[in-house]
Amino acid sequence: MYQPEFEAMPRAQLEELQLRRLKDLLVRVNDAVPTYREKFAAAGFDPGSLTSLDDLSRVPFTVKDDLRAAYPYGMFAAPLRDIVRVHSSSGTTGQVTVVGYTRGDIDRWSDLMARTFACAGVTADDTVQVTYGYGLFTGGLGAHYGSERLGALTVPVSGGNTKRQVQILKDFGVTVLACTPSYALLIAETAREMGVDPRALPVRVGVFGAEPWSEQMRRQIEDELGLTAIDIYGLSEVMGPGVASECVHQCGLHVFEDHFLVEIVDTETLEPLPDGEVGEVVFTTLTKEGIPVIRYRTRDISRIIPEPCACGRTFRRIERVTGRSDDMLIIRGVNVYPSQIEQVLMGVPMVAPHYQVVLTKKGSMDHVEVHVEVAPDFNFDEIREIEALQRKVKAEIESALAVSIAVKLVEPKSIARSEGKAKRVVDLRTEGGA
Ligand code: DLL
Repeated sequence: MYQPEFEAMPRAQLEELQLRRLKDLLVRVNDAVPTYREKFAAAGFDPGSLTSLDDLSRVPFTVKDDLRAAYPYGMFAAPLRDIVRVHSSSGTTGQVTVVGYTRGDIDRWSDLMARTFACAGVTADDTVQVTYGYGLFTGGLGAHYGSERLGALTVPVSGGNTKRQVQILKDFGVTVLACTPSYALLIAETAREMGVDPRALPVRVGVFGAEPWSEQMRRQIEDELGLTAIDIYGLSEVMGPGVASECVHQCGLHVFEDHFLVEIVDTETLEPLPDGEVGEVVFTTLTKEGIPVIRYRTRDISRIIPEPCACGRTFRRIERVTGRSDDMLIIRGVNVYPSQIEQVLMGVPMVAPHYQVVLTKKGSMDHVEVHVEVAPDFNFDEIREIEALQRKVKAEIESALAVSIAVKLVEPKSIARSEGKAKRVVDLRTEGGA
């Protein structure tokens, strides 16, 4: 499923293909989707006038609120009789949004997810346990179709019932685990409780994504489960998983640029940034029929890695997504993402990889406290040891992030585990504090 004719295409040829697809797309959405027609008209943008990829910066952005306003089907570019599937975002940050796929979209998505697995080093000889949730979330069915398209033996477990996950991994000879990174840790923890050594499981590759995770977290998961952990990225509005993926070199995620145009824009000015600079990731879908998106602002923060990759793919890479601009904390003027805190915590001995950033109000002031579990073998009854470890964690955060944050050590297993996306920030401010 490695497609060098696309994935290793000379850049000039790739850009030609992108431009051709982009021109066709802009005319298509202008005809079919009132939201785009109105946006283009308001910005004085003539969709037929585009002559180079640089002209993209003249095209208005699309944001999640556009999809919300068009709920459920208002931004579909194909008639409903041609839509064969819908997925929907969870709606944790407001009104849910709905995305639709034509038969052709499902076909291309399956190809791109097969490409993702292949990029991760998975082959038709592998057995893939799909532990992403099936249903309206794109993770389960996306991974399922991709794994089948690749020809791998596909085990559609979906999320939950962690003991059964461990049993199946072991009994079915599963070689590839597809789930969120935080769930991979819970699987390892549960295996140990069941008396199963997670490193002795036959799993050799993890295809992990759907939430931010740090490099340190990757090493921890690899160590606990004895596998190679690959970062995969995507979002429902753009397609689902299968938008970008790491290859076996584990050094950034190749954006599947024959299907998605990627831009990094300044979070304040929204001006496109040169390769290498950090900003908000913006995607334009080049081949989607059901619900194409034009310059969709993801709110995810990353940068383009300009150097070529040793794998020979010419698709540019984005750096692992540190977090969403919505999750950014501003602590005494310093911008901090939960994943940066994670990175520090993971480097401190006797601290477990389970944490939450809790926001409360103290008087009229916002108060930020990091709750982190101690390792299972830490002596939690020894108050002096707790205080010393607490001071150490606080000092490490302060030296790495140049900001002082309160730290509270909590007992092993006291932070809620997640079977899907982990909840890293708990905001208690609107509930009057805690
Ligand atoms: O999470 C799609 C997906 C499923 C990706 C399975 C990978 C694996 P949504 O639920 O729409 O779709 O959430 C998309 O999740 O904008 C990011 O903020 C975050 N995200 C996804 N993958 C990663 C990743 C799926 N590898 C939102 N690293 C995105 C960091 C990620 N954040």
